[in-house]
Amino acid sequence: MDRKQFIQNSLIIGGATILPANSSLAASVNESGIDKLVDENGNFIQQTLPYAENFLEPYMDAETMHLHYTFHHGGAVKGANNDLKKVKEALDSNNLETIDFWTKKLSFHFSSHILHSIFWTNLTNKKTQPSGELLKRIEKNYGTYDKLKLYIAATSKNIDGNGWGILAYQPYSDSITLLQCENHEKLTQWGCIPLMVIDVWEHAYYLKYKNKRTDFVDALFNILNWDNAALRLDAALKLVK
Ligand code: MN3
Repeated sequence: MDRKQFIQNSLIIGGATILPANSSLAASVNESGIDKLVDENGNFIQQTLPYAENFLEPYMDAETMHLHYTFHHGGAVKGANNDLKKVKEALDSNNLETIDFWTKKLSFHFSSHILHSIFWTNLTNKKTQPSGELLKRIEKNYGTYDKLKLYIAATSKNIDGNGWGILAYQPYSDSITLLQCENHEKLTQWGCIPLMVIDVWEHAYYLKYKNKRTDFVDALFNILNWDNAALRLDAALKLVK
């Protein structure tokens, strides 16, 4: 079994209860094990959800999942394609008056596309734990998984406005790091490769949890897919070698 097959098979096993053999999730990573977010022409594409919309009930309700995937993530993909088109048009027509606007928009929408694509695969309907190299790195950088959980929860719950808690591999320091991202693109460390992302935009929880973001983040710990995060770390380490 080569590496690509291994990653694809592992992803299938991770969601085996609902995925058919020709899983869309397996098709959603490239040979390096990273998410396929563009087609061969460079247009942004949204992969199908790796499970049914009610798969994460009761922690994430089907209606929220439907609206979130279709209109919030889907809208970001449409937006990113439009932004890229506008940047190209501005360059082609030698009219740079609005190019800074579209460049910022592209950063916002494409970052949203990246994070949402990872987010869906970071969730599953059973309890998982960090393992392998990921667990080793967590213990090296944070002491214990329990300490990291407290850190992830505090970081995600306390984001000013809309944003994401992001556990990432930082190649420049060869370490696991945590980001408190505002919107989709602010407060990063350059080079970080996301492993586990937590969407705390109001659209992610307001129907079911109302204003209680804290309850939503606590509930998410029941469905975080640490097997997927472990695969992502293995792929990231291969990429930067
Ligand atoms: Mn969202």
